[in-house]
Amino acid sequence: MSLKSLVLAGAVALLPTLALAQMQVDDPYARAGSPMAQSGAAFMAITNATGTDDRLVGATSDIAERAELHTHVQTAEGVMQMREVEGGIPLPAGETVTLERGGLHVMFLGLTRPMLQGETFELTLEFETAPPLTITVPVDLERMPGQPGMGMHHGHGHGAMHGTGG
Ligand SMILES: [Cu+2]
Repeated sequence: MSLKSLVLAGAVALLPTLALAQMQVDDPYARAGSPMAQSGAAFMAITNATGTDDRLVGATSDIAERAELHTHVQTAEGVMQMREVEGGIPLPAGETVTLERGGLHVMFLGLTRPMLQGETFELTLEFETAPPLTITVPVDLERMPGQPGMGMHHGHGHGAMHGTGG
């Protein structure tokens, strides 16, 4: 391969990291209850930078026979239960929707292999309007709920901007 084509290949590889008008997924991770678990879940922050309201309507991965979009709801008895999200997860234009422990998540049913610490798998997110997006999800069994992952400390300051708007 010539130097020129190497440089070109590098430039192409960098393109997806530019903040183009597209869906952007930050800090994905997945976990299962144990190496023997038959199900697991993935969490992430999805930013809809497409300029168009959209919905996350499905997900597929070879880690499991089936992937569903779940949320937690509180029953009349005060018990938190997981439930499939009817009609998908709304992704308003310009906003970030966080899938997190105790809330929205991608549920994996019928794991085809154990979720082991440090391993990764591919997950394809399907949107109502935007093209499908395949991301690499690391398994992180040690993450505590609400704890940000490595690489989330760049200080974008999104959090500080909430709560004062009219
Ligand atoms: Cu679930």
